[in-house]
Amino acid sequence: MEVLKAEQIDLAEGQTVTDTVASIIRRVREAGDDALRAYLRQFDSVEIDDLRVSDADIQKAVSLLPQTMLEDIQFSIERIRAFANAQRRTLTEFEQEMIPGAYLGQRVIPIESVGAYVPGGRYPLLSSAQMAIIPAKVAGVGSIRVCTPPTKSGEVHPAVLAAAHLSGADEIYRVGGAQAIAALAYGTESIAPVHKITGPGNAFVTEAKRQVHGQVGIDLLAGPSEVLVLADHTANPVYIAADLLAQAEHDVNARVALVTTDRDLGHAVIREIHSQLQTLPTAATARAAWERRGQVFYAESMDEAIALVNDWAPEHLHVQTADAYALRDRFINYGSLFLGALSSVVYADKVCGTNHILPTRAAAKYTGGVWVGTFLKVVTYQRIEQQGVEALAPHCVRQSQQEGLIGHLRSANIRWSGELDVHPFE
Ligand code: HSO
Ligand code: ZN
Repeated sequence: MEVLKAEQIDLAEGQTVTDTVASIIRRVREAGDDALRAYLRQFDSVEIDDLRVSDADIQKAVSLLPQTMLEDIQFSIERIRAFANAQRRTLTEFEQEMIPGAYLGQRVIPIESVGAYVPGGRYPLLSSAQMAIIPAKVAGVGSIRVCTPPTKSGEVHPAVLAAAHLSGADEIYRVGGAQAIAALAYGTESIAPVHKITGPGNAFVTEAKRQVHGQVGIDLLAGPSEVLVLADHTANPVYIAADLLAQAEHDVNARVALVTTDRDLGHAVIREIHSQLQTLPTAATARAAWERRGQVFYAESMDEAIALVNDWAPEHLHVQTADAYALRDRFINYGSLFLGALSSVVYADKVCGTNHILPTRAAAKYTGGVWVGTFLKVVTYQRIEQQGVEALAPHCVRQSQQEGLIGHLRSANIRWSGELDVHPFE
């Protein structure tokens, strides 16, 4: 495959992030709220007594929001909820008599408590709160605890507060970073521990989620944004350049790429990116991401292009070809798929209703993104009657005997023959 623009550097994984996070988690486990307050002083330069945001502060934030912003928040909440509800209906319970007298079933049970991390950062994204909280709410999670870093004034950004509250957060805490993940996993005096943690964050937050996994469940390890556009000669370079820069403006480590079957289109997109960067207010970040990590590939055929896509396994895959929908089922590794030139990734980032917390760094090879099922446990049960015992026990007894698990043999046999042991056993 010909490369029209190559990735410039390979980022080394920072060993220090792992060690720093381990010591933060240790300290939160030892000192609880005192550790959280000390980190707020150290990292956020704020002095905070009450970690939980009060109901009065939440109400105030909601009432201060401009009406249009409130309407936008409400619009996307409804869209995200509608899609989560549609997905919820695909998860069904059942019970079936699999062999005479043996009934096996499946139940779908919400996780009792979930922690949602909402990043602060350079531009607080309202949608991150909605994407983590709404599917949990639709799943029926009893308690949703949100952690988010405060701004320099010690308050949570009012729009984030309003979005989290209106999405269904039960408790909101002004704590960010790895220390917030530690608090949600192990609990402190103020923050009760949860069973699963969801939401994107920076490298420290993500590493903290990796380290507490096991103590609690996690959704996935979200890295910097990625988009891969697949385009043919029918595509519009202005659209594609805008699409690549949209994700590039998130982070200097964002990964954006184009694979095309039209070499001229590839060059046109590269030129158009430079032109759009001239007027993009976030060009400092977007340009750095494009220069470091941007890639353009020319593929000889659609087959070759599709193979690259599936190997890349991007967070967002945007197909801008004449027959995008017809190609749908040939893509097997992606977080979310955007079919056709009009289906901009940013609609899903914010408003159309699909979730934007998606697998990055090729994790799409083994998982999809956050959805209502992230907050549900699919569990099984069995109900066996005497007729089922007759069918199952002989096999179970023999297998246990062969494995030398005589305790198992007895538990199976007593219900079948009325005796613990088998004599003589053949
Ligand atoms: N593209 C991001 C999500 C987002 N973008 C939210 C804007 N707002 C996920 O990679
Ligand atoms: Zn985005």
